[in-house]
Amino acid sequence: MLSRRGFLAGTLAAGAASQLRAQSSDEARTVLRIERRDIEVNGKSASVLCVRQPDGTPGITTKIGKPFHVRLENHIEEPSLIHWHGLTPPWQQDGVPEVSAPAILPGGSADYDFPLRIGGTYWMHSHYGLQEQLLLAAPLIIQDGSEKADRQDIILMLSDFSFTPPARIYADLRSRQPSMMNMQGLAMAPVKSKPDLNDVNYDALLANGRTLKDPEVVKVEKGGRVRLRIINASSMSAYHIDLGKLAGDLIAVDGIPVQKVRGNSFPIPVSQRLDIELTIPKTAAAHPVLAVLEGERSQTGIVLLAGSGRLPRLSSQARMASPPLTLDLERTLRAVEPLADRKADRTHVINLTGAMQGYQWSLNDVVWNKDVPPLEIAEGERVELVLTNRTMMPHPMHLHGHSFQVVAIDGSRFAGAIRDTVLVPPKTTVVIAFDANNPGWWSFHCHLLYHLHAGMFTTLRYV
Ligand SMILES: [Cu+2]
Repeated sequence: MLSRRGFLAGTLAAGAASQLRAQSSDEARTVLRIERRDIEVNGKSASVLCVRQPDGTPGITTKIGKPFHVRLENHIEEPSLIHWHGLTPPWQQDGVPEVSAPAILPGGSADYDFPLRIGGTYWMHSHYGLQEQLLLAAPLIIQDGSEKADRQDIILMLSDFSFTPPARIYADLRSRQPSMMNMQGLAMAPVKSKPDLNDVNYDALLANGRTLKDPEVVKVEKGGRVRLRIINASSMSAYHIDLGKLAGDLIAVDGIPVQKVRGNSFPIPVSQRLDIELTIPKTAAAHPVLAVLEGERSQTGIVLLAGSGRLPRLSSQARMASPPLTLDLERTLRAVEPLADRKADRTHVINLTGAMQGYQWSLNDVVWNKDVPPLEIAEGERVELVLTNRTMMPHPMHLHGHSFQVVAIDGSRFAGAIRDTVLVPPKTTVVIAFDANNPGWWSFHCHLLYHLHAGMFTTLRYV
């Protein structure tokens, strides 16, 4: 039995120790600040948002096995909240206002603590209102130990930029007369109908915050190896990555390894990531890595410069318009570590829907509001979601808190890529499967910002 003195001394010691622990854990905490900043686009200045460390580093690069130990501070004049896209935290730390946690008020902060068990290329972005359109996004890289000293890691983050305030863009979309092609494809789709690709006309497409008039130039070694970590942080724009004369090996999608696919052109829908390995030729040269907007000629990109190669003049317009994105690549992707073979315990059919009037995007014809009941699932189940696009626009569908496997496209089953966002083109059915192994209240939605904002969003819940 402890004497009172011994007990007190023990309590004090424990108190001091826990205080010390708290101090040292605060020291180890990475601070991220949501801040306003000015950028220049096409010679004009614009006030946008960002999430960066006190030394100006955008986002975070960390290591697998280290805890995600972050204090997020809100230094802007409105509430905000950041979603850790592709990570699988406890649901209360997922960063979706009204679902996982309240938004952080101006001047406030929130702490995040969870283990990082999977490496890869992820990102972070605001899930509050339309802030993502103001570039409130940043890379979130988790090194998994496969990084090699002789291989250079290069991040390429894509964004779409408009001088028009996002609320105005949204109001214009809602008041626009729907075209015959738009929205409700099924009822009226003539045989030759084309998908409807780009709702918003942007003033610029950015790669690491810059246009091709003044692109980022990254020095690379002649004959060296490079790993491109490409993040499509755009609000509404999908691209074809064009490696020009270089051939690359696609080694991971949405952070998760796939069996290598060699190529020089790869599609990237909104919010997806591509990890591509390149070998730089041994001669001095400049190698542009371009991203061409789906269905258009507009492009952006960076330049890899080997030796004293001359910088080429790059046009912000490709020679030819690019085609719509397809699932041709998706069909060929195979996860390095697929899900265990298992029958679904539960299947939810989710139609991607839209109404003719007023830019109403929905799931199963339900426009999201807080009273919409969550989709039911139970812990331990293998769940399949059958996603059928009944509209004339492609929708990149994103599940929070879990990685899923693409297991069927239009009735053909296969053990496809494991990822967190899948593109569902018009008139297409994609089935995704995941194990319900992270209980909580999770979001599932279209990642096109204005579709999400209009209500193409629902939740799954098992707590
Ligand atoms: Cu959508």
